[in-house]
Amino acid sequence: MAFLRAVAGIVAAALVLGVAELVAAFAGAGSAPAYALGATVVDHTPDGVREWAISTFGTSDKAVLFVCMGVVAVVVAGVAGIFERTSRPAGSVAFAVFGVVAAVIGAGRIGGLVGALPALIGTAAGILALRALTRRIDAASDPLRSEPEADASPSHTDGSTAGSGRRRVLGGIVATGVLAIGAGLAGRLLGGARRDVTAERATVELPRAATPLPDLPPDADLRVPGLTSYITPNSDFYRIDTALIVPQVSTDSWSLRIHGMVEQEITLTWDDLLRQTPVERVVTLACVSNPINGDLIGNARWLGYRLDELLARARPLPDADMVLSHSKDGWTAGSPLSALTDGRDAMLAIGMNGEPLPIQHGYPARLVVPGLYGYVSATKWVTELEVTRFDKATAYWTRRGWSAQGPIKTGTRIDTPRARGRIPQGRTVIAGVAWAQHRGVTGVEVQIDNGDWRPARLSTEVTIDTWRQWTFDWDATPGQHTLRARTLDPTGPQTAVSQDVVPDGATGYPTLTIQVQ
Ligand SMILES: Nc1nc2c(c(=O)[nH]1)N[C@H]1C(S)=C(S)[C@@H](COP(=O)(O)O)O[C@H]1N2
Ligand SMILES: [Mo]
Repeated sequence: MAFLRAVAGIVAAALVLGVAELVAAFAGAGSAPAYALGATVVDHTPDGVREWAISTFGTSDKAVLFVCMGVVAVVVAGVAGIFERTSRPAGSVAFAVFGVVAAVIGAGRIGGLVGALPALIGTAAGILALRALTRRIDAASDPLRSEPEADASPSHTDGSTAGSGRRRVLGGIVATGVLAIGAGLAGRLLGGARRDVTAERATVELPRAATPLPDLPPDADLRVPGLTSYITPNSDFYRIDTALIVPQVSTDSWSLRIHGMVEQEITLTWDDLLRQTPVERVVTLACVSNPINGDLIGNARWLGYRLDELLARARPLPDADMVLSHSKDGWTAGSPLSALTDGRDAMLAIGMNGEPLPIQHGYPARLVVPGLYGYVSATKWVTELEVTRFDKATAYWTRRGWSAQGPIKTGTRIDTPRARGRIPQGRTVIAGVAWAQHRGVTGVEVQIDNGDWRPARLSTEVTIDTWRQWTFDWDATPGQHTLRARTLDPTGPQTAVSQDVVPDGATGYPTLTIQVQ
């Protein structure tokens, strides 16, 4: 019977989540316990663990988080079921404790008591189910010597035999499971339909840039097999954010408030934006968590409005030095005011590679700032620019141990040959991408087996804000070889010192070992 008790605990817990999901469709997306707890875990994950998760699982880190939470939930619910008795509701008490914690977190995330409802109503349903199933199990487990409470229960007064008692238990479990799944799916559909902006996004017509971006020079993309394309397609663009539910922000509800240390607070609506003329620029975005040779970097054509012009309308005060940008989901980035107003192409972007921003990449509007890592600049689903000072305000990741300043470090990645690969001897093309945003890549050098550094051939520079491809012809001889690459910018070669991604980005040369046959 221990097994059935565990299963009863698990289906009762599923009912908690299913009913909570249904209630959350009305109470607000962030309040469903699975998301509220997951988001809380994300916000409080120690840096080391976060780094390890991103470098190990890359952009599937959220899926891994949910799977881990699921495994923990199944184990805890199973144990709660095993210890629950009609006369001793130990499992129900565990459910109640979970419910209260999840309710408090849910209320906090929504910023109101309605946020507690999904967890409270879900937990109540789960406890009722667990009690009912346990009465049936107690009755069936020993019909002759069952506990007094079980005798008094309706499930026992019908004088069931052990066989029909078991059937009643299984029936109850199946019914609870079906209810849980039904409630969960209904919640998803209702909540999703109310929030999803996919259909709206498909109808958005992007305004035209003042001067359309000229065609790329023919040698901007060398089209070498195995080499990353110059422009990263939206579907391949890395995604990094703390959002467990992608914020669904409609253009109607969106606005951008510029406030704080300004002479004139202003609020821009979507229609205000469309009345102005955007610019289009190619900018290479990079994540501070990108390890050496990692792929948390991408290059896109962004359509947007110059931040220097938008900020000028609010007239920042002379002693302000930071813009704290806020997102719809409460995330923040702190950018130097100077980087947004020094003439570089910092923008409020609404388009990515000729389309409205993909929802995951910040629809309807986000920031893009050449030369700064995403965590200090690239706020997606952006709703506020708060003009302030570095000694007054602290952004999301800075509070968690990352540097307040995040200029992108000069670097490169070897795309081909693949690390630890085997290649035939003879002429081999080594190729990769190199970046030094807002300084410009002036050269790339390759080193084979601790030999001399020799120059690679570079693709045509499009702007100093984007990466460049490079290739290097090598006559590969049999044996094991070590390949290294480094980028040069106007200050010289990138540093050889290896440093981890915390607190302000990795440094060191990408190095790979390959076997030549
Ligand atoms: N709202 C919000 N915006 C965010 C983040 C976030 O967690 N929430 N992460 C930032 C980080 S760390 C990076 S590297 C970039 C990544 O942008 P992408 O997902 O479009 O590639 O978004 C930035 N903008
Ligand atoms: Mo990032």
